[in-house]
Amino acid sequence: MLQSWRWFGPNDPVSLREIRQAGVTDVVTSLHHIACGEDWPEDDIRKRIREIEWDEQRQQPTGLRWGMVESLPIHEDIKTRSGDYPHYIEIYKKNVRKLGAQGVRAICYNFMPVLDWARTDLYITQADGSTISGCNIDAFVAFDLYVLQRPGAENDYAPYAIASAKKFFEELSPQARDTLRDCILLGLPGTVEDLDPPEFLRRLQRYQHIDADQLRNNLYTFLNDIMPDCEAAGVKMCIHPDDPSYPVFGIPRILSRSEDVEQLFRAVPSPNSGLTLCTGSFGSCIHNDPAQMLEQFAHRVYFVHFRNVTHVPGKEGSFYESNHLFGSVDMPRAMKALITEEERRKAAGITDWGIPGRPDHGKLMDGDKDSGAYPGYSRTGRMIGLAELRGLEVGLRHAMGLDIG
Ligand code: DNO
Repeated sequence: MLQSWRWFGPNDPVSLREIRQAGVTDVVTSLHHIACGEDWPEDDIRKRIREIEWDEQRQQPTGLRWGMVESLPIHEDIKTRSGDYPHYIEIYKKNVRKLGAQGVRAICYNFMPVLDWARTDLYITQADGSTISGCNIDAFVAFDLYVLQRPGAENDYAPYAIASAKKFFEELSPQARDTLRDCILLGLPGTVEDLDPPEFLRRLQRYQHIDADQLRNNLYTFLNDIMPDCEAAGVKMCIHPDDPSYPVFGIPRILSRSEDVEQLFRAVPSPNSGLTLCTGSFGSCIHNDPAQMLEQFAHRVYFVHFRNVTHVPGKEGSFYESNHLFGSVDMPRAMKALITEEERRKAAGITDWGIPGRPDHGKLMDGDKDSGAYPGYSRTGRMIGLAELRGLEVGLRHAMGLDIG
């Protein structure tokens, strides 16, 4: 595993020096100051690479590199294949070519309508006082029915789900209702801007006549269109799964299950179109086995987000993010799949055989509470995650008779 870490740029409370000191080699970042759909100036890319890779003070390499962009977001016009989508596709191609020319090897993106990842609670307090995030299915349904009041929403849920959501909502204080609204609509790191319910509804409306099949086609057409540029630039696209990996707010879901990945790879055969295997996002669907999915799709996995979830018994769709190694995801099996694939690539003579993996999210511990860390992107919690994953990797490699170098 190439030890990776998501860094949000110079304003990130975690410094590049600390990241390096934690053992990271591969920084994952984006040009967060540039709006979705805009051109990435070459100078900005160059500057970001230098910031990451060159230690000005000591005049020597930092030992870090920027090979993975997370994310280069896809404009809604491309997802809906309406409006000015040809223009945005051209810009996307241009950005891919520029990134490739400067040594970036892969781009993580998603094709989720309107929202990126969504949670109903970002600060669930655990017994030890640290906080984690999670999803409560009643809260999702209640938000949709009573806060958003999305027309026709009641047709998307079973009567028992509506009854349960109603009871949940009635028991929420006005303040808790506001917190729920903000949690879903205030842009999470690296995602979209803050929205209010009318604006969110307006954006959802664009998808009124786009079902899952149409959205899939829009994704496949877009990818097949940009593949020649990706191939020429040596850049691999790795799609991030739907998070959570089940339908919310009537939004079509197209990358939640193994069948979705199979269909994508059939429709876009270029090896430059691959997957970000996010164990937590796939794991949010109780019917998925993310470790098995990593084994199954290993050939086209170019990036791994290691995160665990624990499902709430009897409440399908409700889960919280648990310790990286313990939860519903079989993390040893997932890590073994990554190691096995790296060894396969090495044996096949592929020079770039390392697969970047990052501790995705981490609990927020006392010392970090006022650090300004983005939800999920804590310093200490993620460092514990990275250390545990590294230990797991070394232990497994040793047990598999492989060198642990
Ligand atoms: C959440 C992240 C996602 C991811 C995007 C990629 O923590 O994993 O926001 O970066 O979906 O486009």
